[in-house]
Amino acid sequence: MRACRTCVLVLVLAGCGRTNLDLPFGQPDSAPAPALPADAAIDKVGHPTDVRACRWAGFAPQVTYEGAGHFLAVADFNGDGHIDVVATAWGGIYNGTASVYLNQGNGTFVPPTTYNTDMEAEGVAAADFSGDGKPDFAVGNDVHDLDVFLNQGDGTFGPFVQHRVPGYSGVMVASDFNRDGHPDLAATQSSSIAIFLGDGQGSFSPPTTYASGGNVDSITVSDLNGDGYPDIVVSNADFTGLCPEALCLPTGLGAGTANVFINQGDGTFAPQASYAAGNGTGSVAVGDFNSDGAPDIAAVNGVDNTLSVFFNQGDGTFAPQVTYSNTIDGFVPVTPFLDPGGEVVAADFDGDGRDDVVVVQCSSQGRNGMLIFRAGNGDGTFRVPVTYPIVDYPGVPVVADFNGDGFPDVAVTISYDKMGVFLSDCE
Ligand SMILES: [Ca+2]
Ligand SMILES: [Ca+2]
Ligand SMILES: [Ca+2]
Ligand SMILES: [Ca+2]
Repeated sequence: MRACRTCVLVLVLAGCGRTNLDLPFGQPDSAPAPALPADAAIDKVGHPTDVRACRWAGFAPQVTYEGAGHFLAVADFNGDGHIDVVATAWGGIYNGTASVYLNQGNGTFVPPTTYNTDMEAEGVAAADFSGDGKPDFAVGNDVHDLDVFLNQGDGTFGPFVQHRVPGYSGVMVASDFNRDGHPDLAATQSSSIAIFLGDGQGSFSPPTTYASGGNVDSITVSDLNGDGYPDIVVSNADFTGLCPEALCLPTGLGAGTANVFINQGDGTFAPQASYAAGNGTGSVAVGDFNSDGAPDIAAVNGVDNTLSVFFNQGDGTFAPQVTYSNTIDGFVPVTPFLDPGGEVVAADFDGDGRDDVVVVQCSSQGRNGMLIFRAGNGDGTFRVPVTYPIVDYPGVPVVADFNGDGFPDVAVTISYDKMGVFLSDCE
């Protein structure tokens, strides 16, 4: 069985640089897509869709850059109008560092400048924490530190300022949860989330924690109930697997959930609402998949190899999951040690005004993974997957328009020591 699967995988990966297993892009696999939403002239990244110079033609093959690569965040660090990346490394030769990859303006990056943190670096989030108009970044780790790197004004950073905090910071995101004008931080801990309120001068309050149970593995922010205050979604899966060197045993991941924390209007959060997903839920993302104006949740389940979609009932509560298979012929996913359960991000990648998803999965054969694009039909359904090979173990993806063509691109960390960039391709 293993040999056979390996052969099939090699054929798929070696057959072409871009593996479209189903239909030419833009063709739905069943019924025609519904009419464009009324606001389709402006896409999810704020670009007018009718002035783009080209038509989306998928993602270009991976371009790889060496540097720290486990968790990552984006911001325009040097103020040139192009989105840059900061990535941390928790293992490998870049262990305990953060690399800043500056965008050359066309979505290619110069070799990164790498900064030492105080220990294995885990979560990272970027925002203007000091209030000088220049984005900074904060790095968490598992030895109770929060390292804040302040921008020196040109996209370079001095030594970090260390804050002692209880618990560790697995994955982090920045948002102004209490709407005081100062960006705050949310971090996953093993079975809770922690909120650090920013003071606008580069420092943070002691954290307030909220129980989430199990093993929290990803975090995202969106105003789910429309009250103007950012809410939080995390993925959670029982995780008892072993991680011998390379790959976690998929059987180590159990029943998963998407957990929602609603902001109470002051930067504090109500106890979580938990929604059952599949097995081995590794990541959550938010997008309006049924075009009703209310953000919905997508979750990727690494053991089931499925995508769970939860539709917002308009008030920040969600209907039970609708499940889509992510099965790709010839590709056997497994939960990589970098990212148990896989990863999902959402955006209107193809610029048709409807939110889509990208799932990143690791293969059990060889040091490769798969980027799985699923175009949204705008009615809560998705078209058949279109896949792109990822060279080496994929970690965590992030979405930004790196090449400035109006179409969101994807950067994904690779094997702790690289970043792979998949730029939108136009024709
Ligand atoms: Ca704040
Ligand atoms: Ca919706
Ligand atoms: Ca779309
Ligand atoms: Ca782009």
